[in-house]
Amino acid sequence: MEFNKEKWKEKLEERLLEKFSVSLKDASPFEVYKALGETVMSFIAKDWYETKQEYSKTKQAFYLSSEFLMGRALGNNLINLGIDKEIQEFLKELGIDYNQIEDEEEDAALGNGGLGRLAACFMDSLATLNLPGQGYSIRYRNGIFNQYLRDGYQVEKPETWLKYEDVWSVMRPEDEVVVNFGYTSVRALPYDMPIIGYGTKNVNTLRLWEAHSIVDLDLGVFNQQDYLHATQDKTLAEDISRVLYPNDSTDEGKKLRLRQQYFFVSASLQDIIKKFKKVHGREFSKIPEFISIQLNDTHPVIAIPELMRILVDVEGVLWEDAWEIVKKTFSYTNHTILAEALEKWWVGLYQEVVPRIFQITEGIHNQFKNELANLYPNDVNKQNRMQIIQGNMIHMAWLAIYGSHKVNGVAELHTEILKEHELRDWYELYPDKFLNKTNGITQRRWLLKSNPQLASYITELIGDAWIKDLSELKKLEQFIDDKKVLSKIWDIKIEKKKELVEYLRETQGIDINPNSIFDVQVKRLHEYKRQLLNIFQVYDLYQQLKQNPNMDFVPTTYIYGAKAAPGYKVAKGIIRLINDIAQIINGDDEIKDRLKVVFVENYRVTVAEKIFPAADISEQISTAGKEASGTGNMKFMLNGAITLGTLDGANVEIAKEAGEENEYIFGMRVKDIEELRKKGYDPRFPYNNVTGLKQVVDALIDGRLSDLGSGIYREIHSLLMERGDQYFVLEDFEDYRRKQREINRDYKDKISWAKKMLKNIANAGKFSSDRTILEYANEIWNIKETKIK
Ligand code: Z15
Repeated sequence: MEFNKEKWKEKLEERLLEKFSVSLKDASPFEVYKALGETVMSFIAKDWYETKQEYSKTKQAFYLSSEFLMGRALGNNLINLGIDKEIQEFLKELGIDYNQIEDEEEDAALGNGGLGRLAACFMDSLATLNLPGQGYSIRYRNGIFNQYLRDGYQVEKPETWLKYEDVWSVMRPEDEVVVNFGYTSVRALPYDMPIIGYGTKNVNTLRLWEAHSIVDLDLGVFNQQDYLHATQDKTLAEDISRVLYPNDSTDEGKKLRLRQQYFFVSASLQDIIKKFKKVHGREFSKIPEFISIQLNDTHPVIAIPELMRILVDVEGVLWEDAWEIVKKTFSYTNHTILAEALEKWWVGLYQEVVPRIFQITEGIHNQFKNELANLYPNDVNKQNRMQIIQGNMIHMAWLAIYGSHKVNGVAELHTEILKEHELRDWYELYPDKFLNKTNGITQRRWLLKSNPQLASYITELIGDAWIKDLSELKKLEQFIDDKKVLSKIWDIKIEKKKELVEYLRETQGIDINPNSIFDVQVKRLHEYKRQLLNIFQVYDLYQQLKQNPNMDFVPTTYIYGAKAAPGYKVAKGIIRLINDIAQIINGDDEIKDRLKVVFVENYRVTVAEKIFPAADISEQISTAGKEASGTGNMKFMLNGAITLGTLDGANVEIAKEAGEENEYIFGMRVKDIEELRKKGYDPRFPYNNVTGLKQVVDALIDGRLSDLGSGIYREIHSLLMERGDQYFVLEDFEDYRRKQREINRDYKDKISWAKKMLKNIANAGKFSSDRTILEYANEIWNIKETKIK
């Protein structure tokens, strides 16, 4: 977009006066933020409208996801419009600090972790690539909770991003629809957010549904008695879009969650079909030619029976014809093999919430049951394993695979595990349905926005084509022996570390040595991600430094950021443990600046933007086979951090792209774990034989550490020592510690370290979500670039 300073000034002043009756020079940061946001909205309005018009004529992909972890929009929008520098300059001339304006915005935190952030990166890539793709979800009034620490324990407070309204959402009452549940109906009111592509005029849409009571409409006609019922009903309806369920990778199985899912899925499908009919009338057989719907995990899978309902019950299409349409329209992404994440609904609950959808689901189930009986007449076990309804549970993943034409995993290793193990029966039945789509991240937010220093330097070296084509970064390899380049990327890293140090000093009052190694693990807290292994190594290191004060050692800062699901006791115990150990180490005068442990409170997208650029080491240490992909690993790599990781998820591909010699790979592989499981794993073996490990594990229960009486350390101890250490923390400890020491030695050689950094940056091209989205567009959705003029 062209920047015309006079025009912006005029518009901004006009907004401030009309909305707040204030002049530009007297406006508060909040007022400037709002006016700036509204001005952006007014400038993109025409392009947004035209994008919608163009897309309505062609095939579109719809991304149904219960989560979109968007973060802030202002900075990103200005960058994608290509006017960020100009706006900053212009505000500076007026004596306004842009950073202060940016800080007025709350994160749109409508997601838990990787799955929700992936959806957000996909939105950015779709718009940038001019692809007709739209997101659908829920407009949660409260996003992921804000995390505070009290005595080293996590406490949750409600997040309230809509408290002062949101400048980026536009209410669309003309597109309101009614969603029918068993006993009641609710209104679904859509709000649209523009998704501005980088360096293009296309503006895509993320549509979020808000729940309202149908009785709002004529509340006035009720008498006293009904008035109370009516307000109760209003609360019940509005509860549906009240709050995001704060679990990542666990199935809650709650009634309200099912209501949320059906609410946004039904509203979205009604919307999609309504728009289809406007253009194509009742030619429903054409649906797969114009509509492709991606199911992001099992959360929106109820869309399959819902589309059947719309076609069969509402539009009078024959069941058989409707089923063909459904299969060609849907595709499903699996994001996990963890059993506790695969959604299963209790029949009784499902039937109560969505009785008609239950009947249709049963119809689908019976149809498939007959197919199975014909396919495998001599294998009743297999027939039973694959049933959609088993006993009194409905298996949403099975429904998804049966009702989709494509099923994908999110990294090569993950897809192979699905095909060989978890979904083996299904892969044998439908080999052509399965494919891999390795995840990606948008380089616009995760390099251009979060690390402008590195971004400009890269542009200085190889031009700016990488912003739209990340494979361009490969050209950086020509500088691998260029001392000047190597020392510059090192200096930029130090600069970003200093910025993070400053942020942590301001927000948490911690002092960190910017010349120490920043070893970072930021992600949701989960046993399989093994933050416990990380902190065990730190505690062991602390013992070593105490015994051996003259040890040759580069000062290291261990940085953690993680939210635990509020009901996940063990995860909360691990947060306390990290903070407990942090307090001991940071308070030890003998250790001073050599070792520090920092737990970053309330880790979220906006904080992530400060952390990734400042990291030296990227901790990706999940038990092999458990992390489907990971996407934080890619953000670290792009910013020149070296991976310390297991061969799990996309780490495998990261090591392959950058060369395994440029990462620190340790621990058991998937096949080692299979073998050890078969042989029988006894955690007492490493406990008794690995030097120092006993000391660390015993600290949980011998009084050196304190859980303040909650008993959670004993529980963690028992999970390790008595309940089989499911995640092989003790088994992998020794190899992990060895790599940690290697890192500490290697870091001293600045040149060879910077070479590793450069190798990682130069080979991060594969991990752009642009590449991922192009693969979805070409191999699953069959949608084409539709650029507006
Ligand atoms: C979630 O964030 C992920 C998987 C899930 O099944 C749920 Cl419910 C939430 C994550 C994976 O754990 C992570 O490995 C992956 O990178 C991410 O989804 C995006 O695919």
